[in-house]
Amino acid sequence: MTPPVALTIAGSDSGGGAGIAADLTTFAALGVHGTCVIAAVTAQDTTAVHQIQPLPEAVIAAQLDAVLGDFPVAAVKTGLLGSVAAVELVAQRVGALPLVVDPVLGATSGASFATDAVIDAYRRELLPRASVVTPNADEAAALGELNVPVIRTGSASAVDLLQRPGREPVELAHDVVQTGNDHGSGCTYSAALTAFLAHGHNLETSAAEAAEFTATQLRNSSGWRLGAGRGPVSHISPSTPGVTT
Ligand code: PXL
Repeated sequence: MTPPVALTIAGSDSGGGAGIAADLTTFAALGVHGTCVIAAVTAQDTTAVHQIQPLPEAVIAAQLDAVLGDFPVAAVKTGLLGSVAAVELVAQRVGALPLVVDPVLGATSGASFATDAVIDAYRRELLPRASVVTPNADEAAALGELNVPVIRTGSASAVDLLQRPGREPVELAHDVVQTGNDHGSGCTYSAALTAFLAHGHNLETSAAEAAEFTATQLRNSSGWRLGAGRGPVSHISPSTPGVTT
């Protein structure tokens, strides 16, 4: 059976924990063909972001043209975009496709990915087009009031909150996994959410399933020893035969 297609527009993480690596492996684990538009390259490991290089607008545009011109993209997610130009370009190109915006403004290790101008571009151009936004606490504070569906996740909280304009908030309970290996867990969650939307599930079901998948992957890598900092969340498919995660 031909799988649904999802597109991630995000940054690369050389440590393989976050960004494009998390998104494509999560899509694959959840039965979705992943396509990718790389918006920025980071030199990064488990301890720090050492360098960030936003790609030129024309390079991002060419990737968008290639993917959107050839693939039946069912859902899009954005991660690290890295420049005002990238935020504006993506807003112009996504059209009416289901859009998950993970407003990546900083890394867990503390590095900042966004200037005030980038935050402003998000608020003006991209967030109004989102089917759902997945900010962490810091990002929610930086972005302020949002008039689109929002899922507030917190790794330490057993409840995610789905807030939709004009509707009662919905609490989505999930397992909490105690682990220091959580690098990439936000990307994994938003990619899983995108994958379930690409399969045609509604937002509430997709959010619950994404939380479950992320908890499984955090559990699977909780005993790993990779790097000197916060290790990556597992991106190994939980169902790969013969693999012990
Ligand atoms: O988790 C946010 C994030 C997203 N995208 C890239 C990152 C990070 C965090 O480190 O490196 C490329």
